[in-house]
Amino acid sequence: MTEKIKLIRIILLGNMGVGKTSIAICITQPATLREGRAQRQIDIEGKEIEIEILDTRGKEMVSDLDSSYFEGADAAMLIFDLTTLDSFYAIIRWNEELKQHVGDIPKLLIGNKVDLKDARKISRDEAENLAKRIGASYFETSIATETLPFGQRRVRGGRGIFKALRILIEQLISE
Ligand SMILES: Nc1nc2c(ncn2[C@@H]2O[C@H](COP(=O)(O)OP(=O)(O)O)[C@@H](O)[C@H]2O)c(=O)[nH]1
Ligand SMILES: [Mg+2]
Repeated sequence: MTEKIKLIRIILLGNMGVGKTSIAICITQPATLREGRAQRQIDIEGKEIEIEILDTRGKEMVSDLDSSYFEGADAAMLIFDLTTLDSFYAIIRWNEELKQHVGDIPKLLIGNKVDLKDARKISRDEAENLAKRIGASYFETSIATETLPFGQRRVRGGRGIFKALRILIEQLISE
């Protein structure tokens, strides 16, 4: 018997270009993002969990996001690009913003684009230190996208992201 749990809402935060939309699509496809949100069910420990992912939809300046984005958030993914220092430093700001709006909720720090080894600017140690400072678990991910005609994008797969998601959800449902 699977036990039904309420909807878990996870918000994505991070600078422009770090891969938020790619991650949102990867987690929720084949559902499509509508107005920056999409839902899917996943099975964890025999429980059917309904999750909703919220993407900032291009509102990537901290000041652009209004409090409605944070409403009802159960957890957050703070995402940076391992090849862009600015996106790593910005995590402190994103975390402050998150705390201001929703207080302390379970969160992950995600270093995305781990496939771009030669362009990498942040070590695992540095990232893990930051994660500790902000009280998050740290994961490295890579999202493979494919460019279709007319500038469309399709996500072909993700490395690391489902493990991260699973651990976040386990943390939430064990509370
Ligand atoms: N090499 C690589 N490129 C990625 C990865 N994730 C996203 N991208 C690319 O980075 C760019 C920005 O991604 P996007 O999801 O639009 O970022 P957003 O602005 O945070 O929503 C796009 O060209 C993506 O295809 C990744 O893990 N590795
Ligand atoms: Mg985006």
